[in-house]
Amino acid sequence: DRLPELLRRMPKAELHIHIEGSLEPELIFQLARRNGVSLPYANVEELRKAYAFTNLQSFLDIYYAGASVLLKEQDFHDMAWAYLRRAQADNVLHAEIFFDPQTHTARGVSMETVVRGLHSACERARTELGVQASLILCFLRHLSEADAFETLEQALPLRDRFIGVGLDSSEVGHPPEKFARVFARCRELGLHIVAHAGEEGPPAYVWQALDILKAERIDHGVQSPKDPALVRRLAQDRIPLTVCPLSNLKLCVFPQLADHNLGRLLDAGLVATVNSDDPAYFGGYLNDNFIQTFAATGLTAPQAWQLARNSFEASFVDAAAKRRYV
Ligand code: ES4
Ligand code: ZN
Repeated sequence: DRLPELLRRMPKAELHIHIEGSLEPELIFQLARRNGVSLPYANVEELRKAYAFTNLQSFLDIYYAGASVLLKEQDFHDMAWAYLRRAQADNVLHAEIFFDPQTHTARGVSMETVVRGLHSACERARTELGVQASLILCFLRHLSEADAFETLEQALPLRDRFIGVGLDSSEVGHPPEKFARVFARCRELGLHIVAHAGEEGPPAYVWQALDILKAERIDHGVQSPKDPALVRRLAQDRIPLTVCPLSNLKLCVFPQLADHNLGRLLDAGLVATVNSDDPAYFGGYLNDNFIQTFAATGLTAPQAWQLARNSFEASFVDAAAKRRYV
């Protein structure tokens, strides 16, 4: 069977990757030692054993703890560089990378340290790896709108180093409407808009992300088929969904990979894409997501090409570059 070979070799874009979720246990311990940070785990094996999640929140608790070793600009650079090398190995030509500044500014790390470290790795990837990468700043939805506004304020001097904003963290109980005003301001600033919605939360949150935040893409969105009118809207407006199959498996959104609805989303005519979300925590980078999902659900080569095309269509590269990719 040549399908895994095709999936590995296809040129693709990755549009849903949290850079803090690419921090491998080995790098967590290396940075902890380098920075004199103590961890509540004795070694890499013990930390990995804690990676047994039951839902989104059980993952987020460990993910924020792992990020506590990031202090210096070099740490952010090293983390992003490790991901970008891994992305190149998966034939990723273009990556749009989420980062969570509030996780760091709350610990006294400056916005400038975070953004400069990540951005210099993106620049280096273009010249040394031939991988094009951009940054998307995510607001943590479990924090207040005022906190998000303050974060936006801190990021504005670095406006040219990120292309858009997103919304992530604990979904249920924190609907998109909570951030209506801060996203309105981001639109005025000409930033691209995306939002996590319909990962664990209801279709109503996807509607809000579209109608209130004016999201150009929906991150996850796998709960959308619960509302047929929503599926029609997503199809009509060609709103992409950045789907993350191994994430959904590890966070128990679907009981088994074979139950994943990626194939049904494609059959409904949606611009679905495959992404890794938090690859260091969910057991695989982009090609692992493709290969395992295709094996479990019986998707075929034409759907592989469709997903690769979708990833470039859904990206924020300019129209001329898009035509070259698609
Ligand atoms: C996340 Cl899987 C997921 N969902 C929501 N927020 C996140 N932040 C990092 N990974
Ligand atoms: Zn995510």
